[in-house]
Amino acid sequence: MDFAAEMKRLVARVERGIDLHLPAADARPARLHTAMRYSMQAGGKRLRPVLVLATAELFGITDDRALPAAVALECVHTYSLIHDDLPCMDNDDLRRGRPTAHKAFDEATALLAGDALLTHAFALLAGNYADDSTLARALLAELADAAGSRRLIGGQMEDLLAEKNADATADDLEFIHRNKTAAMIEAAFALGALVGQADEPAIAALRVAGRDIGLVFQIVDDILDATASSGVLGKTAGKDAQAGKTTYVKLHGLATARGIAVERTESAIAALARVAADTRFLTTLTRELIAREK
Ligand code: GRG
Repeated sequence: MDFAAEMKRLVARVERGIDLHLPAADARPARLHTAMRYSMQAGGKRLRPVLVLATAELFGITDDRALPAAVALECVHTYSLIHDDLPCMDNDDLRRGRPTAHKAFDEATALLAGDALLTHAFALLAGNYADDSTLARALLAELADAAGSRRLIGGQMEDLLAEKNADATADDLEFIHRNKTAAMIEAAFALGALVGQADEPAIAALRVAGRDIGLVFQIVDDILDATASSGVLGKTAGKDAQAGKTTYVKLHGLATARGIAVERTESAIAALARVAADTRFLTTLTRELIAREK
């Protein structure tokens, strides 16, 4: 298996799916639809939708059946980034190497574009799986749960609270990462498996892999932030470390944080091996995540 070629193939399918499944930029109100496309088509790693497609392929779905689910998940992820960047949250100027939505448009348009992407995700699921109402209901429930107040939004809420709480514990951090970061990655595996009509043990194993991979993703993010190099001054801590945020590195130290990431990577790979299929692409992707540099 040529991992880079596989990744390129899947990302290209995702990009095509995004273009196909988003409202046209000139549909009224053009400003809103342009802002939705601006954020969705700004690049990004496309990790979550690629995971949806790759998981569905494990169960023989090689046509575009899983594409609307993959795009729906990227819509929710992108909405969360748009809102996270707003002045009332992280107040960031750049995202995916371009001005954030509220900088490129304005705050109200960015807020609405995020709202519209979140809503559009559910419309995509309801509209594209209507031929199998059991599947449609399962997909809708899965995404609603992952994006909801107990998971993605709940993780974000606890993250905001932890920023103001110098006594945030390892348990608090675990909750935040399990939900703010891992929920969407777990959902990627679950959506792909549901479209692939996987059985319960396979879905359960894939959920475990998703949770572990989500945590690895976050730990690596914290490590990259803690060791970020910037400008002529050489090594300077990244934004989170500078802000004194509770991170894996701050709580456990760099070496232990790396150790936990390695442990979780192996746990994810063991979970993938329990799915009776060719999981080489997903296993390699898991190993790549711990080695990533951005
Ligand atoms: C506003 C409800 C709400 C949630 C915001 C996603 C998020 C929650 C906040 C963004 C900040 C952050 C560091 C979250 C952890 C997850 C993470 C690293 C997201 C970035 O995902 P990537 O790196 O982004 O996959 P791209 O741009 O590649 O898609």
